[in-house]
Amino acid sequence: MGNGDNVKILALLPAYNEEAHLEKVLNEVKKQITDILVVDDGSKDRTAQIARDAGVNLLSRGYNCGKGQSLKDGYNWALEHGYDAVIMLDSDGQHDPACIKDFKAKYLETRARLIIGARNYAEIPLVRRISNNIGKVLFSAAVGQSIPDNQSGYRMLDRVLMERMLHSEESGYHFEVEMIAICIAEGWKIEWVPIPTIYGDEVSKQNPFDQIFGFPKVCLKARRIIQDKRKEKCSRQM
Ligand SMILES: Nc1nc2c(ncn2[C@@H]2O[C@H](COP(=O)(O)OP(=O)(O)OP(=O)(O)O)[C@@H](O)[C@H]2O)c(=O)[nH]1
Ligand SMILES: [Mg+2]
Repeated sequence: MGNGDNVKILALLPAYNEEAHLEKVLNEVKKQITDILVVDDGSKDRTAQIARDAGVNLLSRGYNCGKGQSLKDGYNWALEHGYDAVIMLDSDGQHDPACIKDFKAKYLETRARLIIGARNYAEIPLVRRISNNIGKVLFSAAVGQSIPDNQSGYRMLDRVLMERMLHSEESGYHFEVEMIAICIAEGWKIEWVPIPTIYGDEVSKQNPFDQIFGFPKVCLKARRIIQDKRKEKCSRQM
């Protein structure tokens, strides 16, 4: 991977029923980066058509498999097409494409396997802030270190982490939480860049029931991933 200019980076946008925001988001992303892939996942609206009209790369299937599965499909595509890294961002307008340059700069400086965009939780609307703060405390306790934003989908991953994440069995939102645990288990340092907190007219696709009751399960799984890896390393040293 030579110097910074030779690094091949793909912008990866999972999209599910995002006709209201996708065109504007893609116009902004295009100002930052030339290589773009949208993964449409059985959207019932014009999402796929908007991506096609924008002239970006598109993976599209007729049924919904979840955000995590779409990200894996995107990593597969990126690996096959020889990208060194992907920057993944949401297509609902909550991630300002202008931050892409901050991810690139952080990557060139640190070569971190995982860089996460961290929001300032104080700026998140009250109801969400409460649940996100509880999640932050639970998850940080589970993985044994402070993780400022485990929910952020604005991230940059290198090839090694993309390959590793293809083995994840998570196909929904928990995929991104598990990614953090995997990096900690592998001893890969996570880097952070500050990103603005944006809430507009977008409609969340997350299932609130799954968010509340599924999260403790994800935390336990994260803890297990880290402990299992530790045991494996110890037994190798015997
Ligand atoms: N491909 C694909 N994308 C999805 C799916 N569910 C959500 N997304 C996309 O993933 C991004 C984040 O989804 P949101 O529902 O906004 O989740 P969030 O931003 O974490 O949650 P909020 O803060 O409530 O908006 C958006 O770009 C969605 O279009 C899915 O099943 N498949
Ligand atoms: Mg959103």
